[in-house]
Amino acid sequence: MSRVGDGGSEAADRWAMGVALELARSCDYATSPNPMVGAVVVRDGEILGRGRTAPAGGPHAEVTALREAGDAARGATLVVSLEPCCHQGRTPPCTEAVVAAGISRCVAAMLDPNPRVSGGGLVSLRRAGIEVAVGVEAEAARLLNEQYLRWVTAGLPFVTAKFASSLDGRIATAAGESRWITGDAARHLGHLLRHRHDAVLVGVGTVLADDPELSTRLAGSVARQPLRVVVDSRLSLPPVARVIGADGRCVIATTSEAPAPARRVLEAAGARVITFAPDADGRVPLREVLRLLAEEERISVLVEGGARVHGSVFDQELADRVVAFIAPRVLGGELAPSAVAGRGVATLAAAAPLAGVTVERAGDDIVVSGYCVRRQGGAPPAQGGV
Ligand code: AOF
Ligand code: ZN
Repeated sequence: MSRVGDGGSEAADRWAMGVALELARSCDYATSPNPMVGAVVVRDGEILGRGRTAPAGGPHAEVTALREAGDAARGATLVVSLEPCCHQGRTPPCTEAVVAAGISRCVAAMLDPNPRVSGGGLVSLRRAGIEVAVGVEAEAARLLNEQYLRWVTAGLPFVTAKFASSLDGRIATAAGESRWITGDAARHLGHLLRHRHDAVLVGVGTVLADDPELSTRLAGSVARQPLRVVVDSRLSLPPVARVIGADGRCVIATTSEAPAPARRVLEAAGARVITFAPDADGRVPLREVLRLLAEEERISVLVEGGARVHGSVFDQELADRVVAFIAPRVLGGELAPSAVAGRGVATLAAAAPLAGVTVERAGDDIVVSGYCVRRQGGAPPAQGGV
């Protein structure tokens, strides 16, 4: 298998991959649980066909690009932001379409770590006599599909822990007032984050305090509405809570210690109640909740707090990324809750700094984001930003 630079000119490959990545980006999270992929058919610097992944069940990027190129694809180069698949999923293998179209060279940004593909796509193209290169703009491709990559390799969703705090790390006053610590621009980014995740997860305390809808509200664009997950070990959520909604897309994760009548009331109100054996602290075992969501093809979860849920997420090293919205104001107060409770780290050395940290402004607020470095394993090396 050839690397970057073999075959076509490196600059031409990078240019075409830039176009493919733009197409991939334009999927705007609509493809979940499939990765967002872009593909172009090129010859002599001319683009003959373009494609991007359709929502799950629809054609993959390569198939659309090849279709658009038609007969002109014969002898041309296919540049694609992920290795073409070689398996029958909801759709047939892309490799067959690539071979049938008469493509003579294929450039992929990265391999597809899906165990059903995992290099096999490029091997079958090569066996069919197609020249293959991999690694062009690999980092950008990886960053774009960080959610899919975590899900397909770990069997867990990509978890973003998000909170909005004051400069001194408080998420509410001592009296519990929290609306709003940050301004409009930061809250708009919060909705953008919801749009970019398959599920939003909160603790029941947050629901009892704020009665949030947990919907995505983005003016002037089609917003994705994530599944709403409430962690509630004793089922203290009232059936009138707005989070339950009328769309049947609210899940309440509870324990076998919760009273059965409360469960019936919540189910009658339209929620799906899922029971887990309590963990050693009598709480809902978050890792198992995440595993179940992953099995149901939710590739990403935005955890919005409160402090106890964030505490469990960090204590159990479940977060992949942190996005902190920080308002330049000081609340103070010993009893004012901070963003993350739980046990916390035993030593400073155990709290590794985030990797790939970005700092942005949102109105008067500051947005700090970065990737969690797990104590037993590497972090995805990437540069994000909201
Ligand atoms: C590609 N091109 O555009 C995408 C790929 O169920 P299916 O048939 O849609 O297959 C889903 C799998 O295909 C997905 O898990 C991933 O391995 C790959 N995604 N592959 O060749 C694409 N989106
Ligand atoms: Zn495919």
